[in-house]
Parts: sequence; C-alpha cells; structure tokens
Amino acid sequence: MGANDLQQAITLRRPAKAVATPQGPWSVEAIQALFDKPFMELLFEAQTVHRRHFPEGDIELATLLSVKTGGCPENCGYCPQSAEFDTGVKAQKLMEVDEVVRAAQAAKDAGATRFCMGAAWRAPKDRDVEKVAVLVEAVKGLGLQTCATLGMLEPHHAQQLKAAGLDYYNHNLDTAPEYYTDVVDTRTYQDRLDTLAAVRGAGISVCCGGIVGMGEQPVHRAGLIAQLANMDPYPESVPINSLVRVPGTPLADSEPVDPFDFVRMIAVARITMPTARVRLSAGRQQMGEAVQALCFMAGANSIFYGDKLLVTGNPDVDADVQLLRKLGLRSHRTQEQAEEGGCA
Ligand code: SAM
Ligand code: DTB
Ligand code: SF4
Repeated sequence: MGANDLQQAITLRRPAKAVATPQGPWSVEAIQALFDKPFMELLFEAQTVHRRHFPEGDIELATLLSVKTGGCPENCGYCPQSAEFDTGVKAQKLMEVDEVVRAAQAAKDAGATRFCMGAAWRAPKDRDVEKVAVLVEAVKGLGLQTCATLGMLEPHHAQQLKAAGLDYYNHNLDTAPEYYTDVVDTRTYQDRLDTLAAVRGAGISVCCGGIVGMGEQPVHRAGLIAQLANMDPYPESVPINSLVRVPGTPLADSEPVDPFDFVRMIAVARITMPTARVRLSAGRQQMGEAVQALCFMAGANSIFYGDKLLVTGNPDVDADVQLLRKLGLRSHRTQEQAEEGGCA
C-alpha cells in the first residue's frame, strides 16, 4: 500500500460518531476488556481516538544519548548497564559538555526535535545534578526539547533541572506493581512513584512507560496501563518498549512477544491516554516495518530516532526516513524550529 492509499484508507475509516471512553479512574478489568477486544476493533478504536487528538501522520522524533554508561548498582533484570550482569558493556564516566552538544546538534540536523540524555545511576548525587544541569542548558540552547533519565530524583534535584531548562524527565514504571519485584529488587515501585511526584512537583513534564516481554502475564500489562492512565495528570509521554533481550541479563531468555500483543499494548495506551505522545520505543530493530506500521495505526506517534538507543542498536536514520516516507508520515516541528524556519 502506498502513502496515498494509506491516507485514503484512514480518511475513509474516519468515524461517524465518537467512541465513548469511561470517565474517572480506569479499573484493571476495564483495561483488560480493551485488550480482549477483537484485534481490528481495538485498532479502529485506537486510531479513532488518535485522530481526534492529533493531526494526521504526525510523528515525533526523539534521539537518545547515553551520557553516563554502565556500572549501575541497580539490578533491573532487563538492563545491560547493571554492574551485576556480565553483558560486555564498558562503563564510561559522564560525558563532557562539548561532546554532548555535538551529538545533540547532529540529532537536530537529522530532524530530531527532542534529545534525551540517559545516565546509568541509581540516583544522581548533588554534583552529578550540577553537571547534568549544564548539559541540559546547553542542549536547550540549541532549540531542542530536553529530556533526561538519571534514576531516582529528590525534589530539589528536580527543581534544579527544571531551572536549567529540562522539559521532560523519563522514569518508567516498567510493569504492574505486583510483578515489579520479579524484575528488580534493589528499589521499590513506591521509589519510582516518589520520583515521578518530585518531577511533577517541579513542573517538569513526565515521560513514563514500560516494557513488554519480561515474562509478565496479560493482567500485568493491564496493571501497568492502569498505573499510568490513572496518574493525575497522566504522563505527557508514554514510551512502550519491547524487551531487547541482551545476553548476560537475567531476562535474556524471555519468550519473545507476539507482535500483535505488542500492537495491542500501544492501542490500549492510546485509548486510555488520548493526548499523550505514545512512543514506539526499544525493540524496533527486531520488529520489521509491517509491525511498526500497525503500531502507528494503533496510535503510536513518537519513535526513538538514531542508530543507537542507550547501548543497544536501533534502526538507522536512513531506514527510518524511508519508512516514514513509505507510510506518508512526517515529524512535527517544534515551535522553536518553526520560528527559525528549519525543517524537521
Ligand atoms: N537509570 C535510569 C532508570 O532506570 O530510570 C535511566 C536509564 S534506564 C536504561 C531507562 C529505561 O530503559 C528503563 O526504565 C527501561 O524501561 C528501559 N530499558 C532498559 N533496558 C531495556 C531493554 N533491554 N529493553 C527494553 N527497554 C529497556
Ligand atoms: C525508554 O523508555 N526507553 C529508552 C529510554 N526510555 C531511556 C531506553 C531503552 C534502552 C534499551 C536498551 C539499551 O540500549 O540500553
Ligand atoms: Fe541502572 Fe537504570 Fe539500568 Fe536499572 S534500568 S540497571 S537503574 S541504568
């Protein structure tokens, strides 16, 4: 199907009437009922909600950079950067500001609008936050949206990062509360919620999602969505990752996720969080173009863009540009870029 055909198909399927969404908190049961819908019906509902809130074909491009790699004291079972697992990742100290600025400028030149800096810390120390604040300020100065993911934050750290120009903080809940201890036991679910509250309290937008494919049951996927959708307000960005099974991590031999189940996760995130940027995140390299297209149909409107995630691979930029072209999708322009007359 060509780009025009795809757009026509979307137009023809534009709904005559709105789909009702329940008011108030989402119960896990109501979310499970969404997951249980016939696949095509679920996709149609998700695309309907999506089209009500976002312009057609608009995709956000966010580039990741690991600014401090490996040697992390936490034991998240999925993560190649934990010091507990032998994954071959070489620990590296915090990058210098000019190196980060070069990477951010290159991301912007390639069309990214958001730049996310990741650090493998359990929680940054005061001096770490000071240094990251300098990075944030420099990246913000390039006219990019800034995001950071540094582990647990104290409220005063969040305020410091906000003052430096941090737009988003990524901190994932990853799975349902009752499955969390199967995945990591060096911190609690409540620790994650406390950091999210500190981020919100500082006026930073929240980027929070999870991972599919860690051996969780369907009820845990619904439980994660309930946690996210019932936040008040729900996260502005919701990354949905498919587990990248890295040799040496405890979850390396997890059963691969059925691609349609992954698409369902995107669709349910879209329906329950209608105005969030739902990001088709890690795992695209293993996914194939057709499944990615289904994810966009299900309401994903953001991707990680660039040859690398943090330490593992991602589709290269040329492949992504081609895919977006084939599907008739385009990246949105931030206000700053529109004012500069730049093109994303
Ligand atoms: N240390 C910080 C933290 O844990 O919040 C920031 C970095 S951490 C790598 C950010 C997120 O990446 C994790 O919460 C998890 O959702 C995701 N992630 C890490 N390893 C992954 C993998 N192998 N596959 C998919 N997602 C992964
Ligand atoms: C998110 O939800 N996924 C990104 C980002 N937030 C920081 C990280 C994915 C990591 C995949 C494995 C790796 O490269 O370390
Ligand atoms: Fe450390 Fe974050 Fe990896 Fe967990 S996910 S081991 S906290 S870098």
